Amino acid sequence: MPPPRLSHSAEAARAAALQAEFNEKKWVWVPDDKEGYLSGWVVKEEDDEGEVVMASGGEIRRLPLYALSKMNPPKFDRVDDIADLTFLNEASVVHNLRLRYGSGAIYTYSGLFLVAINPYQNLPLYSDAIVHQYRGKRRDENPPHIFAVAERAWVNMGEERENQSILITGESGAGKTESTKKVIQYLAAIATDARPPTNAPSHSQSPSLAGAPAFNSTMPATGLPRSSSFRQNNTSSHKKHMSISASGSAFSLTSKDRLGIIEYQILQANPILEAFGNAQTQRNNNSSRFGKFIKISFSPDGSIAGANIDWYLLEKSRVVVRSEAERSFHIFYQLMEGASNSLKETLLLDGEIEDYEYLNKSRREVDGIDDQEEWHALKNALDVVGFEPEEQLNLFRIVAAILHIGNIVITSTRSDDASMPDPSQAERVCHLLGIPIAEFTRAVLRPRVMAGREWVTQARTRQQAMEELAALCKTLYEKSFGMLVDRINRALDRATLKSTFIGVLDIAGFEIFDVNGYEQLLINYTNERLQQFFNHHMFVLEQEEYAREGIEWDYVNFGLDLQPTIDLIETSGNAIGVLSLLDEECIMPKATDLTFTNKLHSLWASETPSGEEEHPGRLKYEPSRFEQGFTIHHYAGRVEYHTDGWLEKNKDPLNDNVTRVLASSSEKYVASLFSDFAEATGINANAFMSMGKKRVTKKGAFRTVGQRHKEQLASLMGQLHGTQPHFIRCIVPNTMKKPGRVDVPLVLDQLRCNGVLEGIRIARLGYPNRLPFVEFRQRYEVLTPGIIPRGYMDGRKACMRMVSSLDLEKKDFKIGTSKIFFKAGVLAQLEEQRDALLFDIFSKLQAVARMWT
Ligand code: AD9
Ligand code: MG
Repeated sequence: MPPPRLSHSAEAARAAALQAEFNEKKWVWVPDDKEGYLSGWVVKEEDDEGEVVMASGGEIRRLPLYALSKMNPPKFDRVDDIADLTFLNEASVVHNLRLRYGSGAIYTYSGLFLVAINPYQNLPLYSDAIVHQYRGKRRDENPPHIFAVAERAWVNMGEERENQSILITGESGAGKTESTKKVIQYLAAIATDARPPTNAPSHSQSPSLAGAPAFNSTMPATGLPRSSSFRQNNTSSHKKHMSISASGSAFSLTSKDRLGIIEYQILQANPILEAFGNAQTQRNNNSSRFGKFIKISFSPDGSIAGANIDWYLLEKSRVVVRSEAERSFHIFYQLMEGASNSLKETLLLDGEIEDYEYLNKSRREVDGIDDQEEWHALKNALDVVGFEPEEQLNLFRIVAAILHIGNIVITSTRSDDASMPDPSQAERVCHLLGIPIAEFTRAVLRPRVMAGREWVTQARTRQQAMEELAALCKTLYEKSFGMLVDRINRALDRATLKSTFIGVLDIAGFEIFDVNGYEQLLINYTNERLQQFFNHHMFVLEQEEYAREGIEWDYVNFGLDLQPTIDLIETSGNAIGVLSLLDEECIMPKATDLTFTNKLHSLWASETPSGEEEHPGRLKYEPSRFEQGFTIHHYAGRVEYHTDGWLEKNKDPLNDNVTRVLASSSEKYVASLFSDFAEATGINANAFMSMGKKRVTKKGAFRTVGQRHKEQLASLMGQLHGTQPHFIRCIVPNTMKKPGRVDVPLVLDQLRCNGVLEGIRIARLGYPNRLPFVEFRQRYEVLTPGIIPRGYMDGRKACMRMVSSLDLEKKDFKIGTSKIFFKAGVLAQLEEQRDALLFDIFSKLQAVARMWT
C-alpha cells in the first residue's frame, strides 16, 4: 500500500490527525472468545502482564503480554495485500479482511494468495465492463479480484509458454465452485476476444517495480512487470466489442452468441457436472460432492482449444443415505420433477418422489432451486455438449434403476436367510439394467463363493442382502458419473502438442469435524500435499529472489516441514503409513476396524517422540478418546479420526457375483460400466478370493479406495508440478449463509486451515519486507539527516550508510543488488520513527501557520 503523501494538505491533515490520535495510545488487539479480537490500549505493563482498557465500554482487562497483538496504524486500514501490514498478526489479518468485506471488497491478497470471502449476494463485480477493466493489467493496477488471477495466469501462459494452475480451496460453502466458474467465464471471454499477435512476445528484463507499492513485502512473483505485447495488441477490437456489451449483466459472458462454440460447450459442461455431482447439504444448497481439476487448453494464438476434467472422491454414499435435512444428488429430483411422461414411462418411474425409499427419508425441496427449470437447463447442456438421445437415456437409466433398487423389499425367512417375496420390483431393475432376474436375485440372496477349494452357495442374511444392494447403487452411480465425465472429455478435449493449459482445481479444503472418518482422512491428506506444494513453491520463489539479489540465506525448505505427516499417511514399506496398513488389513482374514486401529497404535506409538511441543507439520501420532481412533497433527491442527467402518469403506465391496451379472448385461452402457471386471477376470473364475469379496490385486481393476486416491493424487501433483501455480482461498463468513456478517472465530479457523496464516509464518522466517534502494532512501532519509552527501551517490552505498547510521542489527537486514531486505517488524519500527518525526514537523508547521493567521 502506498503510504499517503503529505502534500495534499486536507487529506494529510486528516491522516495526521488520525495518526496522532493513534500515537497517543498503545493500541492492541485483545483476544475475545466471542468476537475473536477486541481493540483496546495498554495502560500498564508489569512483569509479563499488561493492563488494557477496552475501547468499547472502558472495561479493564489484565492479560499476559504475549496474548496481545499490536494494532496497525490507521493508514493500513483496508490494505489490498495483507502482506503489506506492518504488524503481521492474526488479529490484524482478520481485522483487515472484516473491514474490507464490510465495504464490499470481498477479495484481498495475502502474499501469494488471493483470499475471497463469500458475499452471499450478487455483487456487480463480474460484468463485461469489469472483465475489460482487468484485461492486460498487472495485479497492482486494480483492486484485488479473481479476474486479476485469471488474467495473470493467461498472460504468464502466453509469455512463457508454460502451463498454469489455479488452486482453489476452502470449506463447504466458501465459494470454490462459484470462483471456478468466474475464472472459466473470464478465460472464455478473453479467449474469444483474443487473437494475439503471431510474433513471439518479448520478455521484460527490467526487475524494477514500476508503480509497485511503496514497500512491497510480497513474494517476488507478485507484481513482476510483464511485457504488454501479448495482451494489448488487440485492444482496439476488444474495446469495440466491449462497448456493445459493457452494460450487460454478468451473465452476458456466458451467452452463446458472444462465445465461440467450444467456449460455450465448456461452460455448459458445468450444469451437467452439477446435476450429477452436486447436492443440497446443510452448509450449501449447491454443494459439490466431488473434487475436480478442469484444464482449459489454449492454442498458441490464445484461443481456447478444448478442456479436460479430472474428478476426485465422489460422495457416492449419498445416493443411499444422508442426513434428514439434506438431499441426494440434484439429478434425482430433476428427473422426477422435470422428465416428460414418456421418458418416465420408459424408465418405469410411475411414482412420485415420496414413493421412493432412497428419496423419501430426507428433504425433497430446496429454497431457490427449481428442479424443473434445472432439468431443462440440464437437457440443453447435454445437447450442447453433444450427448446423443441414447446416451442421455443411459444416464437416466442408471438413476432410475437406483431408485427402483431402493424399493426392493428384502425379508427374512425363519432360518434368518434373506428372501425377496415380491419379485416385481427387481423385475423393473433387471429390465432397466438388461440383466436376467434369476441370476440377479441369486447373486444378491445366495451368491456362490469359494470355500477352501470348492464353490459353495452361501445364504445371505437380510442385512447382508440389503448392504449388497446399497453397495450396488453406490457403484452404479459412481461408475456412471465417471463415464459421464469421460464422455464430456471426449467432446471437449482437443488438446494438441502445441497447446498449453490453465488448470483450475476446485477441491474441498481441510476438514476438522467432531467426528472425522475415512473421507476426512483422504481429504486432509490431499490438503496436506497441496499445502506442501504451496510451501515448496513459495520457497523456490524466495530462493530465486534471494539468488537474483545475491543474498545468502540459510533456512530450511519449509515445504518439507509437512513431509513427516504425509509419510505417516502414505508411506509403504518398513515404516508403514495409515493407508498402507489399512490396505494390508483389508486382505487379512478376520481383520476388523479394531485390529487395524490396534496395529496402528502398536506401530506408531514407539515412533512418535513424546513430550514435544506442538509444531505445525511435525509428526505426531496419539491414541484418541474414541475406542477406535487415532490423532494426527496436520499443519492445520490436530485431527482425531474415528476408524469405524474403515475396512469396508476402503474395500468398497461389491460381490463378484453381482458384478459378473452386470458385466454381461445386454445393455451396452451397463456392461461397459463393468468392463474392467470382465477384463480383469476373463473366464478365470478360480481367481476368486475368500468370502465372495472383491479380490485385491496389485494391478488391474480391483484397487482399494485408498490406493486409487493415492494414485489420482500422485497424478494431480505430477501435473501441478509442471505448472506455474496461483492460489485462491475461499472463506465462508458465517454459518447462516447471510451477507454482511463476519464471524471472526470462524474466519480465523479457516485462515489457519487454508494455509494463509502458514504462508505468513513462512514469510516471516525470511526477509518478508523488501524495498528497492531508491525507495528506501526516499522514504527514510529523513531519519538519517546529513549522512548522505549532496550530489550523486550509488543507491547501494547510500543504503549502507543509512543502515549503519540507523543502528540496525546485522541479522535484521540484507542488502541485495537492487533492493534492501528486512526481517519482519524492522520496517515497522522505521515507519514508527518516521511517523513520529513527520508528525512533530507537521505540528510545528501548523503552530507557525496559526501564528500567521
Ligand atoms: V462445497 O465444498 O462444493 O459445498 P463451495 O463450492 O466452496 O462449497 P459454492 O461455490 O457452491 O461453495 O458457493 C456457495 C454459495 O455461496 C453459492 O451457491 C452462492 O449462493 C454463494 N456464493 C459463493 N461465491 C459467490 C460470489 N462470488 N458471488 C455471489 C456467491 N454469491
Ligand atoms: Mg463446490
